Formats: sequence, C-alpha cells, structure tokens
Amino acid sequence: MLRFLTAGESHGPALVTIVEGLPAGLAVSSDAVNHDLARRQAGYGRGGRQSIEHDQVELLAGVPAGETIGAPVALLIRNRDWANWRERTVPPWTRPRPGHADLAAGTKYHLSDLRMAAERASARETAARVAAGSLAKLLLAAVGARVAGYVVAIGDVCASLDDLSYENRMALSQQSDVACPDSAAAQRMRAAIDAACKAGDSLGGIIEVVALGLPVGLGSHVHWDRRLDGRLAQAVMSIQAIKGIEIGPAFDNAALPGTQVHDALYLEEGRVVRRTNRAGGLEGGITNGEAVVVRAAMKPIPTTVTPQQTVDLATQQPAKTEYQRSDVCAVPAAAVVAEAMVAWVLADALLERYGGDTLGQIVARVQDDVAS
Ligand code: EPS
Repeated sequence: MLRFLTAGESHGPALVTIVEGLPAGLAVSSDAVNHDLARRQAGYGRGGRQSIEHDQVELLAGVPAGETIGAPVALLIRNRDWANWRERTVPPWTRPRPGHADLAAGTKYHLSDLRMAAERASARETAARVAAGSLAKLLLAAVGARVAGYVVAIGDVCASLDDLSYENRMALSQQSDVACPDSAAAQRMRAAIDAACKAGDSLGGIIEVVALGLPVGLGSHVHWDRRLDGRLAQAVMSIQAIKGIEIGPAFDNAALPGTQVHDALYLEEGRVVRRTNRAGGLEGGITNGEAVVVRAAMKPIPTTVTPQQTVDLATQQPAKTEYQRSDVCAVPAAAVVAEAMVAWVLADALLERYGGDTLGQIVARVQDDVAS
C-alpha cells in the first residue's frame, strides 16, 4: 500500500525520500516534519556533526497546496557538511571498523575505499526515514492514533517505568535530553554517557515505541508476511545499529509460565477487556486494541576513540582502527527513528484495512468499523 525509498550519502549533497501511496487530502506541513527532524538530531551524547547540520525538509513534490493529491511525495534534506567535503581529498579508508558495515559492504561491492561503503551505511540516512515517518504519523493522527518512541536503557542504566502510563511516558520523554521518561534514570544515563566519552568508548541501549488509539484488526494471522509483529520487527531491525527486538516484554515473558504471561479476558459493561498488556498489543499478528509496544536493542556505535583491533586491507597487516568523528551514544535519536518506522508500518496496515483514495474515505471507514 505505502512505500518509501531513500537515497543519499552521509556527506553527499542531500538526502531524498520518495513516499508513495498516501491518500489525497492529508494536510502536510514542513513544520511537522522539521519538528521530528530536530528531535532526531538532539540527544545527549551526539557528536560534532550535529552542530553542523540543521535538518530542514523541502517538500519538492506531491503537496502543491499544503495537502497531498494522491501523487508521490518527494522530500529533500540537505547535508550542510557537504560544503566541507566537496573539495576535500582524503586517503582511502583501508582499516574496517569492527561492527560497522565497512568490511562486509566493502567486500560485497568491491569498494577498496571503505568510506564508499560507510557513506551509505551511515545512520545519517535515518533523517530521510524520519521524514517519511512524520507523514505516516499525520495519517495515523487523522484516525485518532499516535506513536511515540522513548529511551528505556542506556548502557547498563535502566529506567523504571512500571508506574507510568504510556501517555506519561510519551509526555515526559519529550522533556528529557536523553528521551527518557524517568528523570532519575535520565541523570544516571547522562553520567554513563560522560563516562563512556571520557573512556573513548560508545554506548548502546534499549528503546520502546508505543502506539495508542489504533483500531482493532490491523495485520492478519493468515500469512507470514501479513503478521503485524513480523512486519514491525523487520522495519525496526532495519535501523542502523539495531540488533534485537521484542513485542511487549517478550524476553521477560519467556522466563515465566503461561498462566503468568497471558492477558486474562474480562467482561466489563458487555465488552471483553484486558487489564494487562503483556502481549504488547498484538495477538495472532493482529492489533487487539491495547497499546502496541515495540522494544529494540541498539548496539554501541562501532566508531570509538579507543582504537580497536583490525586489519589494514592495503598492507594485509594487523592494525588499529583510526578514529572518525562520531557520536558517543545515539540511543535517543534511535528512539525517534524507531517511532518513524513503527508509524510507517502501522500506517501501511491502516491503509490495507481501510484504504481509499482520499483521507475522507479512510476516516469514514474507520469510524464505521469502530461504530459497528
Ligand atoms: C555516522 C557517523 C557520524 C554521525 C552520523 C552517523 O557522522 P560523521 O561521520 O559525519 O561525524 O554523526 O549521524 C548523522 C550524521 C546523523 O545526522 O544522524 C555513522 O557512521 O553512521
């Protein structure tokens, strides 16, 4: 239904996103996209690049008068750092960073200068994804659904969120420079980032994305590629540096007996309800009316000030990695990117179930279904 492609290198002139499949009549402003782009750029632990970039979207096509017209939408985000690179000649990179795409992509595409692999593998590309996700969130908002990502752990510092509603988690994370709703944990996270920085190291973490207000029945159990949990996992796992995913507290659930895991069903005023959400809002790969909760693990960034053991491919000798400018921790940014990818998949599933050519048709179909 919905699809998007991105193009662009980290230090090239610009990033481009083409979005196809949005209905006509969706109001789109660059302000909404720019707000998310700024959130992605922020976050304690980012490196020098973010003081160069000031991401702003240019709506190139598909929104001629502030609303979609059913045509593809083209979005452009310029790389300010391009001005610093266009004239620069740098020696080829021949020392792959362990954990980065350098070696695998360089080998696959026969790129003797590993920078040519890193340019496209770079998480700079996630700005283009966030732009697409902003449009998906606008579509979801039109049917009363919203999606937000926040940080639940950085390094070994974990937030305590059990006493906070999803709404509070969403709201409080907006006030935190590590996007964490637990302010005491946020302070310890900043200290952990400072310590990693001082040690010339990097830190990963865990993010959580929550979607509220979705209609029941998105996704389907009938085919592997229609199960929404699988589709969400693919989209979130595709984010640079994400190496693990769970729906709800799946890894905790795995250690418990079934009677303590599954969300019991009750009748309240003639409606079947759950009082817990250990399934993370999905049963049989279908939304069940509870909040959809997706959690993802991000590995520490491979680029570290402290040299790591590698091989110089030019000399075929043991070598140490050379430091490239980088972030110490990009987990807060990853929460915004994961939010975009989750919103994207949910918007696609929404169109699959209620799709129409215009936003008005889709909204009416959702309202009819909820009322029936
Ligand atoms: C990245 C390396 C750093 C990050 C970059 C992702 O860039 P540079 O090499 O220019 O310092 O800052 O992330 C972004 C530019 C961004 O906008 O998120 C990498 O190797 O993945």
